Amino acid sequence: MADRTWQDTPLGRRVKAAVALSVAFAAGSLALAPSTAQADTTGDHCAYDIVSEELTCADSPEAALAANSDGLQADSVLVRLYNDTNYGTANGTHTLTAPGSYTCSAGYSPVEFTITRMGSFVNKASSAHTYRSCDVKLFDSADATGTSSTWIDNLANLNTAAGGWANRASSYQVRSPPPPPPRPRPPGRPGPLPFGGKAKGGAAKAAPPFRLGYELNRPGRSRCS
Ligand SMILES: [Ca+2]
Ligand SMILES: [Ca+2]
Repeated sequence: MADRTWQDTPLGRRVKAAVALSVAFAAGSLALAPSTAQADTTGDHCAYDIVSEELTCADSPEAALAANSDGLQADSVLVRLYNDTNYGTANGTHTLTAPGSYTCSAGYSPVEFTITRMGSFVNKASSAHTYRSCDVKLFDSADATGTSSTWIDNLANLNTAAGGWANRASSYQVRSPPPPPPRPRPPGRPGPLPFGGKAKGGAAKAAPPFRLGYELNRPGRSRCS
């Protein structure tokens, strides 16, 4: 089962609102676009939908995505884990999706999603690729417990992550990397002066003239011409 706590966060409400909107938008065409989602956990390639919490498996990453989609709107791939190194798909993948167009947001740091349902992919990931401003952190044990990796953007061989992370991940978390902290000002360089501020050893700096309406109020020119 997925960690449900995320659904109670602002993020959860954001995703639910997006889903409600897409369903409402497509409601009129449901008869023409029947759902193709089939719960299936056989196959080496599985897609997990963060909202429906369905883990759907098939014989290729693309087929798993197609089977997992509600058939109304393309899903967003946020994370893909590969059984092989170098993003090889020969021996299975695990893909995290969100409905519609979704992008991880730094506003939801430190953690945007916690994924605890990896099915048969537990202890298989050997490379990882993230998309849509998401990063991933791997956990050795279920339910985001045990030793964890650093936050990973893309890594062709998880064994090169500190601690060695190939064939270890049993659950994972997702977030957008936080923005970098502001760079410290180089020593000796003063900051900007406020209006009327006085430069070191100089005269007070005059505020710029107020020019709004200057053209309209010029003598000899009517405002109503
Ligand atoms: Ca592997
Ligand atoms: Ca593990």
